[in-house]
Parts: sequence; C-alpha cells; structure tokens
Amino acid sequence: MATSLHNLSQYDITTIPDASNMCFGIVVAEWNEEITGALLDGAVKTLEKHGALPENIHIKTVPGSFELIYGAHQMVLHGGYDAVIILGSVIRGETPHFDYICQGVTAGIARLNTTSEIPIIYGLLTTNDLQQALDRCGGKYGNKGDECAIDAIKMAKF
Ligand code: DLZ
Repeated sequence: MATSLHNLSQYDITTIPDASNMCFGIVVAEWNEEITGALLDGAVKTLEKHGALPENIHIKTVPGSFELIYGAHQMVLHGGYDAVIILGSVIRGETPHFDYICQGVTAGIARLNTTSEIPIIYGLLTTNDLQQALDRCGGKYGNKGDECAIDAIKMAKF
C-alpha cells in the first residue's frame, strides 16, 4: 500500500481478497466536488476491479466533510454493509476552520470505528492547497479513492 515513497494507487494485486460477495457504502462530501468526485470515481472503479457488483456499492452524498460522520453512522445503522468509506476534501483557508473540521471528522470517524461492527475507511484529504488535493485524487501521487477501496476490501475480510 502507499507510503511516503509510493503512489496511492499502487498495491500488490495478489494480496487483495475477492470482493464479489461484499457490499460497500460510500459517503461522499459535495464540498470541493472536483476533488471528491475524482476520489469517488477511483473508489468505485477499484471496488469493481476486485469483483464488487455495481448494485452492491451504495453511494450517498452529504453537503460537507463534517457531515461525513453522520452519513457514515446512518449507513452503519442501516446495516447490510461489509465496510463504509468516507470521502472528503478539506483545503486550508485563512481561518482555523480547517483545523476544527479535520479534527472533528477524524475524531468522529475514529469513534465510529470503535463502536460499529463494520470498519469505516477514512478517505479525507486534508491539504494546504488545491494542487496538493489534485495530486492525490488521480494526479502525481495517485488516487486516495483507490487506496480507500483496497483498504475497505481488506478490512471487510478482516
Ligand atoms: C464550511 C466549510 C469550509 C470552510 N471548508 C470546507 C472544506 O474545505 N471541505 C469540506 O468538505 N467542507 C468544508 N466546509 C463545510 C463543512 O464541512 C460543513 O459542511 C459545514 O460546516 C456545515 O456543517
């Protein structure tokens, strides 16, 4: 899987379980849609590449990254998923808002992971500028959505 030296979209394909019997929920934020749409494309394509059926990938949108916590929680309560992926992009602005959103979402998703019976995969890009986000949603560092899909399959199998 990706490290500081590797691309987010590169992984050892021989180690990935078959996902054809798995069901996934994806919650994606509308804020910075250019980025989150590309993350979503990567996640869906990678899940399908490993056997997940399109009808077993359920996508819900929320207004912003802060709402990813509620969205993921609702998907957990709805049941029937082997894993839930959250996808968002928070880009640093002029105020401390960035820090509050990032900390809130991170703490909320971390808490959900300890209280839910299924894994929640953390696909939140937290970047200083737009270019850093573009680099990680299909640009020079690959696509965080691909990485999240692979992590969801592995954790569903865990
Ligand atoms: C308000 C806000 C700001 C300033 N920046 C972002 C961002 O970069 N990425 C993102 O996903 N959402 C942002 N939001 C919206 C919040 O996540 C949230 O939707 C609102 O505060 C309403 O709860």
